[in-house]
Amino acid sequence: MAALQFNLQTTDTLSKARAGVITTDHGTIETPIFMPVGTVGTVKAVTQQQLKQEVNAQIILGNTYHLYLRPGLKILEAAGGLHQFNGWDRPILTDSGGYQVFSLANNRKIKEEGVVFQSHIDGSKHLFTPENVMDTQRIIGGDIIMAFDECPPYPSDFKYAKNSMELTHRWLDRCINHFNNTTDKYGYTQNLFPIVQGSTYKDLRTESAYYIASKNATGNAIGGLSVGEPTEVMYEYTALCCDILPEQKPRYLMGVGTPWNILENIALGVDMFDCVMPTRNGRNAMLFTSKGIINIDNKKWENDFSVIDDGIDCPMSNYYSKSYLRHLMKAKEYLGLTIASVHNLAFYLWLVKQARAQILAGTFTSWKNEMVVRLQTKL
Ligand code: PRF
Repeated sequence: MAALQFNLQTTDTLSKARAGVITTDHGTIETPIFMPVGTVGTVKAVTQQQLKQEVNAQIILGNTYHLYLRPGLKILEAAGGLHQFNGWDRPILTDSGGYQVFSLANNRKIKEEGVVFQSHIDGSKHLFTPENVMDTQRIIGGDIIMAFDECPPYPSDFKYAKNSMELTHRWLDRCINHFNNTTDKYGYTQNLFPIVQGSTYKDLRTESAYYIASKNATGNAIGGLSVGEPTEVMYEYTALCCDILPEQKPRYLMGVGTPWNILENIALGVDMFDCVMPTRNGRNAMLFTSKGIINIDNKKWENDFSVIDDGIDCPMSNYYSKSYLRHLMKAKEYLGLTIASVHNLAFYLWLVKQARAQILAGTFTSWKNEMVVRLQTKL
């Protein structure tokens, strides 16, 4: 089986947007792409069949932190990895736990060796190191696995950000070493993506991006953004990183974002995105549509029997009415969570597919500028 490949098809002339194809042993991914988040091995409220037939998902995410705690490595290994366990036969990317340990665990303590933390489930104590996080991701079985990093909070002072970045770089070297000394667990090739850090300091980000680029990985990620900084600052640092990271490798911006954030970051040269927003906001009655934003709890939808969104290519969004979905959400019916999540994910996948078509057609920038305004309209 073969390492991940990236075939860069087109770069836009008016922006840095790119269209490409990623090839993995579990199939191809057309970029730019959005990856639904399946934290514990499920994209919340959505079946794998719906992910294929309604959403058109090409790759989904899993989280090392959650899967390691539950169901745990014994079960995942006995199942033959996450693909076998959850029945998703397309590519999977796992995040390393670096970020989740900082945002979820109790009493975490960062040391040179790694991070000691207490489980948010039962308070039990654990240690994540760059080495055991590589082993854990080998066992989970992601096609793409992420380096173990520290994502510093925003804002961080320069000294903290510099020490943190240097620790992330030392951890990266340990990750790469251990990754290279271990083998693919299930026959297909697993790929390690390193992560740029450096907070919101130009010299640190620059240094980190060059360091990450020098590792010659099959793809590269940008971390530490969308953590509370102003949007313009996020764009500034995404642009800085994209201009340094190799052109011929996919670039993954971690944990971003709103539909308009995604379009602006595509324009800066990002190829891959993930975010809990479509599913989490969907469960909270917020719908992203091709015409703008809907709060489906709002009384104005009570007698609106038009379909949720006729502007996208999702059977579920073209079938159920706004009035019906509002009723389900008001009544706290499970089906409401499913329809809202499927719709929002299908919208995100539709959006990146349109972006790709516009890049290939040479019309991306004017389309993007129009969409960024339209998609933020409150309906
Ligand atoms: N590092 C890792 N995962 C992440 C992030 C990061 O910095 C972010 C930041 N937006 C989201 N997910 N490992």
